[in-house]
This record gives sequence, structure tokens and C-alpha cells, in this order.
Amino acid sequence: MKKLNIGMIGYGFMGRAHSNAYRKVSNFFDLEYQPVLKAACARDAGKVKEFAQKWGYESTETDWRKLLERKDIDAVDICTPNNTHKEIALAAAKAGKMILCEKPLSMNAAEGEEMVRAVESAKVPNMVWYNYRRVPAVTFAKQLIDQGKLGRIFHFRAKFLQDWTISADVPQGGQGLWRLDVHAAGSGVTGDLLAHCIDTAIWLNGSVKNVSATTETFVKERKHNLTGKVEPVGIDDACIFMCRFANGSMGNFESTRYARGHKAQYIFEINGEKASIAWDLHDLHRLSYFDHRDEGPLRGWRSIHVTDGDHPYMKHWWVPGLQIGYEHSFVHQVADFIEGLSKGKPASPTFRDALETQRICDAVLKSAKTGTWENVAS
Ligand code: SOE
Repeated sequence: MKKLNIGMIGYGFMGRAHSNAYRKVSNFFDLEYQPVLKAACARDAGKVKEFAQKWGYESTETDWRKLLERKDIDAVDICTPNNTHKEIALAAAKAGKMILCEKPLSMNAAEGEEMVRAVESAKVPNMVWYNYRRVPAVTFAKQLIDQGKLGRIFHFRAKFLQDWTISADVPQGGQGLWRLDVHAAGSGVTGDLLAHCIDTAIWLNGSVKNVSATTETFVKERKHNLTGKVEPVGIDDACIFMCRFANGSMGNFESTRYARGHKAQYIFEINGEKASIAWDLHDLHRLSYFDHRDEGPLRGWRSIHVTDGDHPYMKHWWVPGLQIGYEHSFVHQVADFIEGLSKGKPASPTFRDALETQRICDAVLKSAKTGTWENVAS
């Protein structure tokens, strides 16, 4: 098996999720390349060494520029806060490295466009980690839609709800909390959570034409971990938007970090002329399906346990009926990336695909400011 040498930049939650995927993938999938955890990179020498030891990285770096200079690195994984994605990606493309970038692609669409230009002119394979596409039940939903099982689609609705920032005592900025700092994150729930819903939506239901949004920042000031001062909060704590898809269907999206009791409830439902489907991250191995063509009195919502050998990805895991979880979606994404390399057919979402999500996020945030419908740039 050929080796694919990975250079990981960052060691937070996503650094762990991706490292786990690189380690597992060759045990379960037969692929042309085997990821090798070559180097982990982060500014704190002690912490990055600890991370490298725990996950089995062969070496460490404390400057990502040094990592990019290394001849023994084939692919760079960007797992740092959003405000660093562009700079690292542009340099990585210039250095001829493949790039796997954590979502969202960028702070905004303008940055995303530069990143797309850079990877496309350097012709380096690239992908953005929108992992929920690779939950088998979600991939199965895509198959059902592509087979025309739903017929014409009327509605797409999605929610991503959390509750971890309700306390005004939660500070903003720094490790673990950069998501609350607009200068590091670019936006709040729109770029962090709705970006997932949007990525799934455009994959399943096609492009979005225009949006009408409203946002709220419930806690207006928080202590900043890096300055020690109480500073204004610039992110959106909650966002609700409606949209029109190019296929004529209507979209309805909501995300908040103020839904007491919800830790990570991502749900979507799609209503078509012939059938509907619904999915819930809390029950991620199930897909709810209602088919209007079912025999009259027996008609009802089916709860499909997406764990059989003929369900997407499942033949690679255990025996039928035994379910898998969140971390496997990342394993699937690495497997698809590697298969894309072998076949010369890039795995989605590429930087270009993820730019579409970025453009929708921009239109959502703009609409929340202007109070009017905004078109999505193309
Ligand atoms: C935020 O809490 C977060 O970790 C997101 O950043 C992830 O993308 C999402 O999958 C889970 O929630």
C-alpha cells in the first residue's frame, strides 16, 4: 500500500476526530493509500508533543510554515480556528500539498474565493470536512432523493440546536472558546452550525437562490480570554432564515446556542410529492421515511435502521444490525478522499463546493443586517 503522509495543524476537538479517522481507515477500507501520521503542528511545543504521543504522530513542529517546507508531508490537515484557514491553505497550495480543511472553509466568501483559486491553480487535491454527509443514514437519504423516491421536493427544514453559551460568564476567545470571538470565527452559529445544515441541504436539494434571515446576540459582552477585558460580542448567538431553492422548494433553517437542554441536536426533514424523509443526529443510524404510495391502512412513518450491508458504508464495519457513530463519518470522509485520489475524481465537498455554503452564509448574515431578502452570489 502506498503511503499518504499527513501533517496535522491543530490539536483540538477536530484534530482528534481527524487523527482517529486517519488511524482507522486502512483497517476497515481497502484503499490504494494508507495515511501515515507524519507530523503534528501547533504553537505550544509541550502540548503538541503530548498530542503527538497520544495519537501516534512521528514528529512535531511548532511553526506551520516549517511543516509546509517538509518534503515528507503529502497532505496538510487544517484544524485551526477559522481566521487562519486562508493563510495556511494559500501557503499549502503553493507548496504543492494536498489540503483537507476543517469547516467552515473560511471567514467569508471573499476569502473562500481566494482559497479556491489557489488550490485550483496549484492543482492540489482539496476537501472540506463537512462530515455529516457521510453518516450512512444521510448518505442513504441522498440515494433515495437521487432515485426520485421523493418526487418533486416542496420543503427542506433543518435545525442545529445547542445550549453551551447561555451563561454570561462563559468567556470568549482563546483555546476552546475562539468560536465565540468574531475575529477568530467570522460568525457565530451561522458559520459554525448552520454551515453544516446548508452543506447537507445543497447536497441533497440543490442550490439556494435567496434568503431572508434574522439573528440575535443574547449576551452582548463577554470577558475576552486573550485580553482579559470585557469586550463586545460580535457573533450571532442564534439565527433563523428562510430561503428559496433553485428547484422551487422552500427552506427553513434555525440554529442557536440558547436552546436549553439541547447539546447538539441536528435534525432535518424533507417533504416531497411522493415521500418524506427525516433525520436526527441524536439517533444518527436511523432514517425516518414516509411513502405515500404505501398501502392505505398500513401507511406510516418507517424508522429504517441504516445498518445493513446494502446501506452506504455499512459493509465495511460489523455484521448487519450493529450500528456505528459520529466518529465513523470522519473515517468515511478520509476513505472517500483517498478513493478520489485513486480515481482522479475529487471527493466532495471540495473547496469549490464549500464556497457555495460560504456564499449562502454571507447572504444570511447580510439579510439579517438589511432586513430584506438577499440573493446568493454565484
Ligand atoms: C460546536 O460546538 C461544534 O463542535 C461544531 O464546531 C462542529 O462542527 C459540530 O459538528 C458540533 O458542534
